[in-house]
Amino acid sequence: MKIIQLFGISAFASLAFLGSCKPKGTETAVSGDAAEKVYVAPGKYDEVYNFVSGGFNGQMNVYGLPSGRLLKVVPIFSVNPENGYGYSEETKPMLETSHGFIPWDDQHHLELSQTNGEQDGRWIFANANNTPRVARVNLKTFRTEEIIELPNSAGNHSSPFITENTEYVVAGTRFAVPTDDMNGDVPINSFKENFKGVISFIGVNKETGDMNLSFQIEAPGVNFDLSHAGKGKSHGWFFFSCYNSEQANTLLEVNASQNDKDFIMAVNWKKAEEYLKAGKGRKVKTQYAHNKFDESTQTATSKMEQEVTVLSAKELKDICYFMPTPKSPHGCDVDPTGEYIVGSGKLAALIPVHSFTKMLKAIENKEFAGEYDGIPILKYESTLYGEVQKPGLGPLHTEFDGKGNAYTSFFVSSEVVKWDIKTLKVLDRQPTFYSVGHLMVVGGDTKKPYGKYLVAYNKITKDRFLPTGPELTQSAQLYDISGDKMKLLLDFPTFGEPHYAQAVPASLIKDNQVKFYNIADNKHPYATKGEAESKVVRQGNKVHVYMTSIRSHFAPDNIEGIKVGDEVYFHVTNLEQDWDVPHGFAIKGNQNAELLIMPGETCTLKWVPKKPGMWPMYCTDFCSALHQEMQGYVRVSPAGSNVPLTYSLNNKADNAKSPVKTAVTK
Ligand SMILES: [Cu+2]
Repeated sequence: MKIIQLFGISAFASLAFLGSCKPKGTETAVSGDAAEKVYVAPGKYDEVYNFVSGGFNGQMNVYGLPSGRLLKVVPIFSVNPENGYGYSEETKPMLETSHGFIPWDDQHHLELSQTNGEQDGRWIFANANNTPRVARVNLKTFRTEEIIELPNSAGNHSSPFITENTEYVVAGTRFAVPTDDMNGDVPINSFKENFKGVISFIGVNKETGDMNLSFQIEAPGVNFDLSHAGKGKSHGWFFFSCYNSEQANTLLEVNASQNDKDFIMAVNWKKAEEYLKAGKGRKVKTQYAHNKFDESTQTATSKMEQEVTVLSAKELKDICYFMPTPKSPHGCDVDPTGEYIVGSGKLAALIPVHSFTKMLKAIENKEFAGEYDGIPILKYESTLYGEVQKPGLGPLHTEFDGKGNAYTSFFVSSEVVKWDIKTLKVLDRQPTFYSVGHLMVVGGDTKKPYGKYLVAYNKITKDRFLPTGPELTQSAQLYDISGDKMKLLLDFPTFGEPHYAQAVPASLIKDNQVKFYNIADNKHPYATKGEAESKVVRQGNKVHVYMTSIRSHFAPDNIEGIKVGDEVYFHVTNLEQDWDVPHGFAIKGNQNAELLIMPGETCTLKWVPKKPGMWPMYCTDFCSALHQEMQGYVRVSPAGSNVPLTYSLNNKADNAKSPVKTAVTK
């Protein structure tokens, strides 16, 4: 209760108030050579890719460091009109769920794939917090390739953290909920009886990256917040912070802040695998969408899965253990050696560091302080390596530099604090501007951090950037951590709301890029591989336009005989075979977005004209000096009209022979 008394009646009201305090020395925080350290000369590349979660915009933002330049916004869980993601017929299935098509989510955390605990630059995984899902983005194309929904879950927050060979992506439910095979239509105050905290283990195929929901573990109804895998000596274990061990269901800011300690749950997933093989799981009937983008057809498909295997932590006594951790722990971070597990209690005035070795001994010697809903609680003293004393106020997250140092963000006291993992002594503290949430060291949650840079992702940026109405931009702050003391180098605004981020040396990614899709390998069923093959085909009220684009025209570029009541599908194949020559496609009045078609790719835009008229279409992506000439017309006649369906190619040789062609009717 100490912290509650210190801050007043409502801990969170006080956090918000303190969070808006302005630290001293904001103008003088940057030293003379900072500009030089972040300056990347024209024509030069940045040293590091920084992948930053987009929060409530549902996307992922890619920055270069140290410059802080925004390179790309990759849509994952939200439709993106910029490139037609979620609007084109090919990508709509990516956003299917058991609730139907959902055009948005809240994207919180990112995790790069690893081999032997080191970044391998192949994929990045992302979580959807609202309608629980995990996505995989291919870093050769910077495209979302797969999304899997998570049953028995709500508020997929402690996700998508991975094991050291990307065997699993793991996700814990933030909201305890009744499982899908129970009747969820129960009184909310039956929480203790009916609500469960479920964690998911998503298997990842080593070669393809394909995901599948391998199993889930049903744990007591607490709120899982964050997690990290064990590594090295603790490989085979996973650690989850949880709050609300009070199992409150109302006014959590007070009622879930009563206990002096909540827990970090240690999960022996190798043991869970054994139980799974031995058939100890219960098959739960449920529904969850599994969506995959196939690069050869450039088309996504959505499949509804029907079942998941759930292991009960209560029945299988030795897969889960609770380590008491003060107080409402948020971050749950494992150091590069795998020995130290750091819990950051939002309301704690210290940082507890658990020892993996001590934890194993405590389990062996049964040093239990009791049980929590059937799960053994280990004694705090038995697992504790030590506590960092007086580190700051409101610790949230910790990352590591691989040189024996840890860096923790403090929301309330608005600072990053560097401390020594072995001695637990505070070595340095630097203010952030202002309220830091997540922080990230390059490779900082792997076995081999790259170090050098730390970025703090901050809320509340009054006085930092030009104001933009009632809402100000959020900010990232770059620190040089190569010396004994951290040095602030740069502020840069972020897009959406940044939560967790990842960064990786550019060399692991930049040379593996797909530059264009080979047109000969295009297996899209509506691909048009040459201008002479372009055509228009009517099947009842459906009209398929097999269209090509190449600098600087479409073929066909004029179509007549479309009628009100028709559904028109423009299947546009970009015939270019060169890097960075996308073409766009848009048509007036379409209740949709544009297409942005990569070289060698086919994309489809659905258009249902509502009234007769002349409807221009054009290329939206400036592609050549004659880009403005890249246009055409579609004539729409009333329903029942007898205007024949014809089209013209904009190809000189072909036009000379027969300028207007008659469509095929099937
Ligand atoms: Cu163009």
